[in-house]
Amino acid sequence: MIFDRYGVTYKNIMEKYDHIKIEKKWQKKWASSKLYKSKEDATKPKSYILDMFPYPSGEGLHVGHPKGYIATDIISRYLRMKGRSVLHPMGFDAFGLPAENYALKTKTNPTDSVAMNIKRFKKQLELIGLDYDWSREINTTDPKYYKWTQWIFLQLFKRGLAYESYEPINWCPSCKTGLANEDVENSRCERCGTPVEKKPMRQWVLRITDYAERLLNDLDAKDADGDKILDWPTSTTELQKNWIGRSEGVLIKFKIEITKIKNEPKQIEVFTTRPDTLFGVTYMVLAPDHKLVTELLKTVENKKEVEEYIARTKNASEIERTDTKREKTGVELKGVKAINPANNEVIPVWIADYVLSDYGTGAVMAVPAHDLRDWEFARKYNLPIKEVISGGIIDDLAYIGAGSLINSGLFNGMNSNQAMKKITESVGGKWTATHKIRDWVFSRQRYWGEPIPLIHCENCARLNPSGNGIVPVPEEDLPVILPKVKLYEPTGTGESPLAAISKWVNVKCPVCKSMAKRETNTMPQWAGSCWYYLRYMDPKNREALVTPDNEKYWAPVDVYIGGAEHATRHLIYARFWHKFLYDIGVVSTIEPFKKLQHVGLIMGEDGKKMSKRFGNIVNPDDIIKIYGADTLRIYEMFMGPFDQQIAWNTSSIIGSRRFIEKVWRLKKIAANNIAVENKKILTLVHRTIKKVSEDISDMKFNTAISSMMILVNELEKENVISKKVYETLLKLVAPFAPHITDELWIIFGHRGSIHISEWPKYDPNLIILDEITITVQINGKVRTSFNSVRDTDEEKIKNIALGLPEIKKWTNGKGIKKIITVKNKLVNIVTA
Ligand code: ANZ
Ligand code: ZN
Repeated sequence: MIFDRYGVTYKNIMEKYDHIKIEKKWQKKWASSKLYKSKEDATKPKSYILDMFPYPSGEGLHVGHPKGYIATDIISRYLRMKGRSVLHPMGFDAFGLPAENYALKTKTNPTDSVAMNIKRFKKQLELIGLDYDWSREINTTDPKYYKWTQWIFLQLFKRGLAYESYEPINWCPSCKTGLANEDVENSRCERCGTPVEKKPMRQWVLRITDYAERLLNDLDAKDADGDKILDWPTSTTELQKNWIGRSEGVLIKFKIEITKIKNEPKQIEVFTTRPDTLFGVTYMVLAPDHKLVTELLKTVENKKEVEEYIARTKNASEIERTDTKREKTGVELKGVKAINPANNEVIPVWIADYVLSDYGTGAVMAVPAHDLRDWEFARKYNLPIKEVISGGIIDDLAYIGAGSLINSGLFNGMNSNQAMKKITESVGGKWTATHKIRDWVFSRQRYWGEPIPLIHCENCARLNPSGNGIVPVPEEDLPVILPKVKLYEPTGTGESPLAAISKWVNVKCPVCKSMAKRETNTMPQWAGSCWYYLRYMDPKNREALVTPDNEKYWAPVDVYIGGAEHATRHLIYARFWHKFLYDIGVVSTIEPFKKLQHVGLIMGEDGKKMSKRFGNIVNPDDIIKIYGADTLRIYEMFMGPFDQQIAWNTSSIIGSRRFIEKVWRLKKIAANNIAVENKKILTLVHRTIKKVSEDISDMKFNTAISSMMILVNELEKENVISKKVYETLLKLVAPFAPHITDELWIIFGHRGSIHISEWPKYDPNLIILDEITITVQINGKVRTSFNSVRDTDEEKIKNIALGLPEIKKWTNGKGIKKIITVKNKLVNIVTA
């Protein structure tokens, strides 16, 4: 029984909206038809849309987690309809402390608990109707995957970028492992909140500082067309710049005199950003853990006092040591003097823990008149304060600004800038840059990580002492598989639990074939996520990390979405590995992630962070059961601007559900054969096409949805709308609510999925109907006018006005005090 006005069966038209039935049906169909399979299709432009992959926590998803996934889903569906070949993959970051701590807590082996958690995660994700190509799924704990993590480590090792060190590092006494600087927040372990200690221990370190300049400069790098390569939030690039912490200054050498020993010339080099203050140096300070201190200790007159001070300050963390509020302490090295190279003055040498051993040279020339820390220190210990920059010591505080030089011999009267160069030259100083970022402590004394693919061989060490007996596992023997064991609790001894598994530890040396031992430290949880985006391009490749063809096709990631908490750690580590892979020819782009967008958190209904602890978790499965995945998706994108934090509110979901139901009901008034389209409706449809397309590209999902809501409300007022208009609406809604739109698409007689139909184009002629004229004034006088689309963004309007030649003529050379706008009418530019 065909109802001919619609060209569809009457029964279907009258059917009620049953989200459970519809969503299940389409999820099954999409999977069985492999609708979302990504292909390296040379005839099409590509888009690579990526989520920061989750670690499969035992608690499963709450409604906050999928917010970013829904956004990438919308973008990738939109781009697919625009004719692009889309890569939108998903995987799991399952090594590391969170997974291991969960396993310890639940007394399951991490291998098993991770597998279980991944299964549950996937099930939850599938309920949301995301368009992932699951055939490309990766899991960082899969030996086929971490073979390549180990391979990259070997390449770093072979090029001297991974080295063994015995320096004191951050140690978490609760997690019983060493940590990288990035894993420490306010002196506490980022994972468990325990205060970290300094502990000397053997560790593997990656030379990320070698890449510091490139990591910094490439944040602003431009391509051949002069466009910025990275489209990242400024807040994130700023965080990275601060983390890398470039500081330009000068290295200056001071001669050292030791009373007890004659004829043994020594020098200490300092790093200073203020060489213009050299004449104001009244003492010198070494870090208590400076290399030279042990040596000087032999000759100092107050050895006991110095040793006591060193012992006392040994465990202070860097944060404590640099805390400006903490009282400064120190001890003079009696019998040791330094000579100021500028004026040959003999000055005392102190040790104090406000100087860090691993920044600059670990030694400072102290200028109490112009540096706050030195000021405080000099006041406490009655050291002389000599003013050399006029600007005035304000009451009882150092003057830290620039100024004109005094008490500086030949340089008197010069300004700071000039004096910096001249004084540096005169004492043979060397301009340099140091960075706050430290080399990356890369080993963990824990079980659940990638084994570091190295072997320690005593025989090789004897034969070739310079190599320390460290032998890389041959590439053809990778992966070094993490043995499945019963006991994996951290030992706390500085050794990983792997050290106790003698069957695994004892191996033949690949070089000399004598018995040797495997490295038992594992990699940190950040290792696997440093390069995973490359593996999605070619996930099954056994011969290479990624084939050049696939890499060239998909790279770089076009859109990358994830939490702002990754602004430094993951996003710096991954950029570092990427640049290294670029250097060895594995990748073809200098940066991995082109556009970056952070997700604003969804908070609990009580405004607190969603957590078991607060009992405010909302499970997406429950919401989907009651309202449907399409409603959940619309709601999460409609809550507010995407990057802003916002509280969940179950009662307002109903608004999103109503919108979906309206779309469903409109099918009843969609007819096949309308003679003349309603002009007003047509204009609105085309404006909506334009708005939704632009908003998806700009990640303004909430305003895209509100414009569709306006359209739907207008369509509802009509007695009849054309099938064409209705189908256009369905296409616009499709990326946001993929299930219901595919169902309606079929009801309206289509064969293939709406998700591979063509995205609608708007007709500019129809939109122009809504053009308005904006008058431009300068200081209240009308100078010109221009046409614009109604409701154009104020900023855009201002910029257009300022760019008009008639206006430039008037503003040229004058400062602009302010710009007043009246929406859709007027711009008034007030000049200074
Ligand atoms: C003399 C001086 C005079 C300094 C003056 C400052 C002001 P940033 O900008 O953070 O790089 N410094 C150098 N190495 C240090 C270390 N290992 N631990 C603690 N402080 C150190 O800071 C550079 C300045 O910090 C350097 O310039 C040095 O003090 C100090 F009026 O040298 B200055
Ligand atoms: Zn050997």
